[in-house]
Amino acid sequence: MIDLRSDTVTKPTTKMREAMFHAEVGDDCYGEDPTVNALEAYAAERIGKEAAVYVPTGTMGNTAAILAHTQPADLILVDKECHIYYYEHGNMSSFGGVMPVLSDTASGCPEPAFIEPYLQRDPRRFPRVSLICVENTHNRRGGQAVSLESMAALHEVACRYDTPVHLDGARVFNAAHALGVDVRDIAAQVDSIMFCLSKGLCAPVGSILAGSADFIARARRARKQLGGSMRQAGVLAAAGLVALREMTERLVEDHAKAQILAQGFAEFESLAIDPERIDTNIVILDTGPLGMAAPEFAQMLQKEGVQVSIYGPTMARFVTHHDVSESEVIQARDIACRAIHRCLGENP
Ligand code: TLP
Repeated sequence: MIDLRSDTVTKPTTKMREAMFHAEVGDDCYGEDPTVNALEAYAAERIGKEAAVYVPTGTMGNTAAILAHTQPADLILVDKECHIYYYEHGNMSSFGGVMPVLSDTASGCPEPAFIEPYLQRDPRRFPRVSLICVENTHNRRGGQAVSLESMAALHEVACRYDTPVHLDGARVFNAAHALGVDVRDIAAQVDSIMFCLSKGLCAPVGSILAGSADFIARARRARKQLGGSMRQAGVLAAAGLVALREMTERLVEDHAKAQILAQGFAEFESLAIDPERIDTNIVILDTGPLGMAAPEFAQMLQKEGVQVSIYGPTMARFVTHHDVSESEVIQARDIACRAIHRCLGENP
C-alpha cells in the first residue's frame, strides 16, 4: 500500500531508534530529563526564540499557547480553515473559554484590514481580541506557504495594538524551504510558534512550543493543566533531536515528489491544478469535476493500493513524505491518473 494520507504516517528512522535506545532520561516534571532539556534548548535556538517546551502533540501545543496568551471570554482571530479551528475539537472554547472570530482569505493569513477594526473596538463594550493565529504552511489550503510579507503585515498591525500572534507552524520547515528563507525569519514574525517533529521530520511523537521565557513559563503550566507533563520523556525527545538536527533539509525531496503528482494531475484541464501553486508536500484534488465524491474516489484508489485522505465532500488530499519513495509516488500518480481517465470516460 502506498500511504499518502499524511506525513504523520512516517515511522522513526534507524538513527532515531538508536538515539531512543541510548537516551539519558530523568523525571521531566522535575526538569531533570537531560534529553528533553537538550531538545528544548536546541529547538529554541533553532527557531530563534528565548525558550521552548516539549509537548506530546501539535494540538496540545496550540491549546497550551491559547491558554498562555488569553483569558476566558476573549476572542481569538483565526482563519476559518485553520487546524486550530477546524480540527482541534473546540479546545480553545472548552479549555480556554475563548471564542473564534473567523477570517477567510485565499492564503489563510488574516489581513490587516480585517483585523484592525477588531483591535480598535472599545474593550468596555466588546470582548477583547487577545490573540491572532496564523498557520504556515496552511494544511487545508493546499499546503501553501504564507509569504513573509503577509506575515509581517499581520505582525505589524498586531504589534500596534499589543496583541500577540501565534503560529501553528506544524510544517514550518516546509514553509521555510518553499519561501527560501530561514525558519527564524518566519518565527520572527510571531510571538509564539508551535511546530511538529512527528510529521515530515519522522519523529514518532512530539511537538515544540516556543516563545519568550515568560510565555513558556505560562505554557508549561498550561501543559500541566492539559495533562501533557511527561516523566522520562527523553526516550521520545531523543528522536525529536534527530528530527530537528537531521531531517529538516530533506523536506525538499517531499516537495519534489508532490510535484510529480501535481504535474500528472495538471494534464487534466478540468481539475485546474497548477503545479506552480503547489508549494510543498500537499496536493489537494477536487473530485467534483470528475462527477465523483471524494470518499468514492479514495475508495477507488485504495482498491488499487493507494491511500489518500478525504478533505471535504469533493476534496482528496495527497501528502508526500519520507516513507514513500519517488518510484512509489510515480506509481501512485499513474494509478490516480488512470482512475481520473476512467471517471472522465476517457481512454488513458
Ligand atoms: N494534521 C493532521 C490531521 O490532524 C489533519 C494531518 O494529517 O495533516 N496543525 C496542523 C497544521 C496540522 O496539520 C496538524 C495535524 C496539527 C496542528 C496537529 O498535530 P497533532 O496531530 O500532533 O496534534
